[in-house]
Amino acid sequence: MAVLPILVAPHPVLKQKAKPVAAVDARVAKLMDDMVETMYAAKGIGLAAPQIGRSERVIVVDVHEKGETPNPIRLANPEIVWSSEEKGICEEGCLSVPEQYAEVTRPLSVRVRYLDEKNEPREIEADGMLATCLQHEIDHLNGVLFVDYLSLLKRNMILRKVQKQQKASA
Ligand code: GNR
Ligand code: NI
Repeated sequence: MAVLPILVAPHPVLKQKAKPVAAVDARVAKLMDDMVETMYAAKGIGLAAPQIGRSERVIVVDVHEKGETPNPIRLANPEIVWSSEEKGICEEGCLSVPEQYAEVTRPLSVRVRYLDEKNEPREIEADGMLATCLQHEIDHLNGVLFVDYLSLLKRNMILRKVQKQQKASA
């Protein structure tokens, strides 16, 4: 397994629509493993393949609490097949928009269809943080960042801060 560098906005790969995988073979399973390791190293609760420069429809999530057993979920070609009418507000952050946080409104519960690490079709129904995280990661596969839900003013403020921080640390 390998810890890979995470791309920061406004990298063009983050704006692209990622391509479906034909199947979860050994290559995709390895990508999933590397993404899990990279997510843990970055202390994130999710990661999408475009964030490591791979424009493929693969995400990993793990919303386990401190002190609980890790519970990584690997998903290829994830699709939201149902989302609740009921919405909720969550403070979101993103490893590709480092150290910036903002409230985003999304459906509280979702049902997601995907291929697991063994290429088996599965569905998961999620609420709470897992539902938010799955929607955030699937957005990445469509070139969407959480800042895209904010006003132009707030979005630009955040993206400018990120660029300034990147230049200072480059
Ligand atoms: O680590 C992460 N935390 C987080 C918090 C609230 C809503 C979504 C997230 S996902 C984020 C990791 C990340 O950037 N995944 O793409
Ligand atoms: Ni993100």
